[in-house]
Amino acid sequence: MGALAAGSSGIWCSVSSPVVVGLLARSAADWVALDAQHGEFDRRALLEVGRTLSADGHSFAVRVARVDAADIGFALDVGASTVVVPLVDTVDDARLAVAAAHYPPTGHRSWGPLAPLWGQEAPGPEQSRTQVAVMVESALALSNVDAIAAVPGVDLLFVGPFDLALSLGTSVDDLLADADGPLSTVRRAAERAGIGVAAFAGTPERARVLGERGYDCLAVTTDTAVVAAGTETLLARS
Ligand code: 3PY
Ligand code: MG
Repeated sequence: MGALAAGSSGIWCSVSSPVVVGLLARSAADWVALDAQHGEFDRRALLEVGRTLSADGHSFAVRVARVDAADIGFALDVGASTVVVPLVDTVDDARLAVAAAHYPPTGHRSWGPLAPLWGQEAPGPEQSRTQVAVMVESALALSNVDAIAAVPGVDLLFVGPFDLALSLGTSVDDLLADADGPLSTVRRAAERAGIGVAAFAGTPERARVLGERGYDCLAVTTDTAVVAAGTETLLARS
Protein backbone atom coordinates (compact mmCIF):
# COMPACT_ATOMS: atom_id res chain seq x y z
CA MET A 1 0.00 0.00 0.00
CA GLY A 2 1.38 3.37 -1.01
CA ALA A 3 4.94 4.40 -1.57
CA LEU A 4 6.15 5.32 1.89
CA ALA A 5 7.11 2.02 3.49
CA ALA A 6 9.26 1.29 6.52
CA GLY A 7 12.93 1.37 5.63
CA SER A 8 12.44 3.43 2.48
CA SER A 9 14.31 6.49 1.23
CA GLY A 10 12.65 9.17 -0.83
CA ILE A 11 13.46 12.30 -2.79
CA TRP A 12 11.41 15.44 -2.21
CA CYS A 13 10.72 17.24 -5.49
CA SER A 14 10.03 20.93 -5.96
CA VAL A 15 10.88 21.26 -9.65
CA SER A 16 7.96 20.26 -11.84
CA SER A 17 9.88 18.95 -14.87
CA PRO A 18 8.64 15.50 -16.01
CA VAL A 19 12.18 14.81 -17.28
CA VAL A 20 13.85 15.60 -13.96
CA VAL A 21 11.26 13.81 -11.83
CA GLY A 22 11.33 10.86 -14.24
CA LEU A 23 15.11 10.56 -13.81
CA LEU A 24 14.82 10.74 -10.03
CA ALA A 25 12.09 8.09 -10.04
CA ARG A 26 14.45 5.77 -11.95
CA SER A 27 17.25 6.39 -9.42
CA ALA A 28 18.07 4.35 -6.33
CA ALA A 29 15.35 6.20 -4.40
CA ASP A 30 12.38 4.14 -3.24
CA TRP A 31 9.93 6.97 -3.85
CA VAL A 32 9.51 10.54 -4.98
CA ALA A 33 7.18 13.11 -3.45
CA LEU A 34 5.87 16.01 -5.53
CA ASP A 35 5.54 19.12 -3.41
CA ALA A 36 2.42 21.14 -4.17
CA GLN A 37 2.72 23.12 -0.91
CA HIS A 38 6.13 24.75 -1.35
CA GLY A 39 7.23 23.46 -4.75
CA GLU A 40 6.28 24.31 -8.33
CA PHE A 41 3.54 21.72 -8.61
CA ASP A 42 0.30 23.36 -9.63
CA ARG A 43 -2.52 21.26 -11.06
CA ARG A 44 -1.16 21.20 -14.61
CA ALA A 45 2.29 20.19 -13.40
CA LEU A 46 0.84 17.43 -11.23
CA LEU A 47 -1.07 16.20 -14.25
CA GLU A 48 1.97 16.18 -16.55
CA VAL A 49 4.42 14.68 -14.08
CA GLY A 50 1.84 12.22 -12.74
CA ARG A 51 1.14 11.03 -16.28
CA THR A 52 4.85 10.45 -16.94
CA LEU A 53 5.45 8.60 -13.69
CA SER A 54 2.36 6.44 -14.06
CA ALA A 55 3.20 5.58 -17.70
CA ASP A 56 6.63 4.40 -16.53
CA GLY A 57 5.08 2.32 -13.74
CA HIS A 58 6.32 4.44 -10.83
CA SER A 59 4.15 5.05 -7.82
CA PHE A 60 4.58 8.44 -6.20
CA ALA A 61 3.44 10.68 -3.37
CA VAL A 62 2.02 14.18 -3.56
CA ARG A 63 2.23 16.67 -0.73
CA VAL A 64 -0.88 18.77 -1.19
CA ALA A 65 -0.91 22.47 -0.35
CA ARG A 66 -3.31 22.29 2.58
CA VAL A 67 -5.91 20.22 4.37
CA ASP A 68 -8.35 20.38 1.49
CA ALA A 69 -10.63 17.76 -0.01
CA ALA A 70 -10.37 19.09 -3.58
CA ASP A 71 -6.55 19.17 -3.50
CA ILE A 72 -6.38 15.66 -2.03
CA GLY A 73 -8.86 14.27 -4.58
CA PHE A 74 -6.97 15.84 -7.48
CA ALA A 75 -3.61 14.45 -6.33
CA LEU A 76 -5.17 10.98 -6.29
CA ASP A 77 -6.93 11.54 -9.62
CA VAL A 78 -3.56 12.11 -11.29
CA GLY A 79 -2.28 8.82 -9.92
CA ALA A 80 -0.60 9.46 -6.56
CA SER A 81 -0.60 6.36 -4.37
CA THR A 82 0.25 8.41 -1.27
CA VAL A 83 -1.12 11.74 -0.25
CA VAL A 84 0.91 13.73 2.29
CA VAL A 85 -1.24 16.34 4.02
CA PRO A 86 0.55 19.26 5.71
CA LEU A 87 -0.34 20.92 9.00
CA VAL A 88 -2.78 18.32 10.27
CA ASP A 89 -3.32 19.82 13.72
CA THR A 90 -6.51 18.21 14.95
CA VAL A 91 -8.61 15.05 14.77
CA ASP A 92 -11.02 16.94 12.50
CA ASP A 93 -8.16 17.75 10.09
CA ALA A 94 -7.14 14.08 10.06
CA ARG A 95 -10.72 12.91 9.49
CA LEU A 96 -11.10 15.37 6.61
CA ALA A 97 -7.87 14.10 5.01
CA VAL A 98 -8.90 10.45 5.27
CA ALA A 99 -12.44 11.10 4.01
CA ALA A 100 -11.10 13.08 1.03
CA ALA A 101 -8.82 10.17 0.07
CA HIS A 102 -11.47 7.43 -0.07
CA TYR A 103 -14.60 7.00 -2.13
CA PRO A 104 -17.93 6.36 -0.39
CA PRO A 105 -18.94 4.49 1.64
CA THR A 106 -15.58 4.88 3.44
CA GLY A 107 -15.14 8.58 2.66
CA HIS A 108 -16.27 11.49 0.52
CA ARG A 109 -13.84 11.35 -2.40
CA SER A 110 -15.48 12.46 -5.62
CA TRP A 111 -14.98 10.45 -8.80
CA GLY A 112 -13.78 12.39 -11.86
CA PRO A 113 -13.27 11.37 -15.49
CA LEU A 114 -9.48 11.73 -15.21
CA ALA A 115 -9.30 8.72 -12.94
CA PRO A 116 -9.69 6.09 -15.72
CA LEU A 117 -6.53 7.43 -17.37
CA TRP A 118 -4.66 5.93 -14.45
CA GLY A 119 -6.53 2.65 -14.45
CA GLN A 120 -9.22 3.57 -11.95
CA GLU A 121 -12.20 2.65 -14.12
CA ALA A 122 -14.66 2.94 -11.30
CA PRO A 123 -14.35 3.53 -7.60
CA GLY A 124 -13.60 0.13 -6.16
CA PRO A 125 -11.16 -1.84 -4.07
CA GLU A 126 -8.23 0.12 -5.49
CA GLN A 127 -9.06 2.87 -3.06
CA SER A 128 -7.77 0.70 -0.24
CA ARG A 129 -4.30 1.06 -1.75
CA THR A 130 -4.30 4.81 -1.12
CA GLN A 131 -1.91 5.73 1.67
CA VAL A 132 -2.77 8.74 3.81
CA ALA A 133 0.17 10.43 5.53
CA VAL A 134 -0.64 13.30 7.88
CA MET A 135 2.06 15.80 8.76
CA VAL A 136 2.68 16.45 12.44
CA GLU A 137 4.44 19.80 12.40
CA SER A 138 3.00 22.08 15.07
CA ALA A 139 2.73 22.28 18.83
CA LEU A 140 -1.03 21.79 18.49
CA ALA A 141 -0.58 18.64 16.40
CA LEU A 142 1.90 17.35 18.97
CA SER A 143 -0.61 17.84 21.77
CA ASN A 144 -3.23 15.93 19.73
CA VAL A 145 -0.89 13.32 18.30
CA ASP A 146 -2.35 10.24 19.97
CA ALA A 147 -5.89 11.14 18.89
CA ILE A 148 -4.71 11.97 15.34
CA ALA A 149 -2.85 8.66 15.08
CA ALA A 150 -5.97 6.80 16.22
CA VAL A 151 -8.17 8.19 13.42
CA PRO A 152 -9.11 5.19 11.24
CA GLY A 153 -7.50 5.51 7.83
CA VAL A 154 -4.48 7.51 8.95
CA ASP A 155 -1.66 5.27 7.72
CA LEU A 156 1.39 7.31 8.61
CA LEU A 157 2.47 10.20 10.83
CA PHE A 158 4.91 12.32 8.85
CA VAL A 159 7.04 14.78 10.82
CA GLY A 160 7.90 18.11 9.24
CA PRO A 161 10.85 19.03 11.50
CA PHE A 162 11.24 22.57 10.16
CA ASP A 163 7.68 23.68 10.87
CA LEU A 164 7.60 21.69 14.09
CA ALA A 165 10.76 23.43 15.31
CA LEU A 166 9.32 26.82 14.34
CA SER A 167 6.11 26.12 16.17
CA LEU A 168 7.93 24.91 19.28
CA GLY A 169 10.28 27.91 19.24
CA THR A 170 13.39 25.78 18.83
CA SER A 171 15.83 24.91 16.06
CA VAL A 172 15.77 21.84 13.83
CA ASP A 173 19.16 20.80 15.17
CA ASP A 174 17.96 21.00 18.78
CA LEU A 175 14.76 19.16 17.89
CA LEU A 176 16.75 16.35 16.30
CA ALA A 177 19.27 16.26 19.15
CA ASP A 178 16.53 15.69 21.73
CA ALA A 179 16.45 11.90 22.09
CA ASP A 180 13.40 11.88 24.35
CA GLY A 181 11.54 14.91 23.00
CA PRO A 182 8.84 15.58 20.39
CA LEU A 183 10.29 13.15 17.83
CA SER A 184 9.95 10.25 20.23
CA THR A 185 6.47 11.45 21.27
CA VAL A 186 5.35 11.17 17.63
CA ARG A 187 7.10 7.84 17.07
CA ARG A 188 5.55 6.34 20.18
CA ALA A 189 2.08 7.60 19.18
CA ALA A 190 2.47 5.87 15.81
CA GLU A 191 3.63 2.67 17.50
CA ARG A 192 0.66 2.69 19.89
CA ALA A 193 -1.72 3.18 16.97
CA GLY A 194 0.02 0.49 14.90
CA ILE A 195 0.72 2.86 12.00
CA GLY A 196 3.86 4.04 10.23
CA VAL A 197 6.07 6.99 10.97
CA ALA A 198 8.16 9.07 8.58
CA ALA A 199 9.95 12.39 8.39
CA PHE A 200 11.46 14.96 6.09
CA ALA A 201 15.23 14.93 6.51
CA GLY A 202 16.45 16.82 3.45
CA THR A 203 20.08 15.84 3.99
CA PRO A 204 21.78 12.48 4.60
CA GLU A 205 23.22 13.92 7.84
CA ARG A 206 19.77 14.69 9.23
CA ALA A 207 18.53 11.34 7.90
CA ARG A 208 21.20 9.61 9.98
CA VAL A 209 20.13 11.42 13.17
CA LEU A 210 16.47 10.74 12.44
CA GLY A 211 17.42 7.09 11.97
CA GLU A 212 18.85 7.11 15.49
CA ARG A 213 15.48 8.47 16.67
CA GLY A 214 13.73 5.46 15.14
CA TYR A 215 12.65 7.05 11.85
CA ASP A 216 13.50 4.85 8.89
CA CYS A 217 11.04 6.11 6.27
CA LEU A 218 12.68 9.34 5.26
CA ALA A 219 12.77 12.01 2.58
CA VAL A 220 16.54 11.83 2.57
CA THR A 221 17.23 14.52 0.01
CA THR A 222 15.65 16.92 -2.45
CA ASP A 223 15.75 17.30 -6.21
CA THR A 224 17.65 20.58 -5.97
CA ALA A 225 20.21 19.09 -3.55
CA VAL A 226 20.76 16.19 -5.97
CA VAL A 227 21.53 18.65 -8.77
CA ALA A 228 23.86 20.69 -6.55
CA ALA A 229 25.70 17.59 -5.30
CA GLY A 230 25.85 16.18 -8.83
CA THR A 231 27.50 19.28 -10.26
CA GLU A 232 30.05 19.36 -7.44
CA THR A 233 30.90 15.71 -8.00
CA LEU A 234 30.96 15.81 -11.78
CA LEU A 235 32.94 19.02 -12.06
CA ALA A 236 35.53 18.06 -9.47
CA ARG A 237 38.94 17.49 -11.03
CA SER A 238 41.35 15.87 -8.72
C1 3PY B 1 8.86 20.68 7.37
O1 3PY B 1 9.97 20.31 7.80
O2 3PY B 1 8.10 21.43 7.99
C2 3PY B 1 8.41 20.24 6.07
O3 3PY B 1 7.26 20.37 5.77
C3 3PY B 1 9.41 19.67 5.12
O4 3PY B 1 8.98 19.72 3.82
MG1 MG C 1 6.21 21.78 6.84
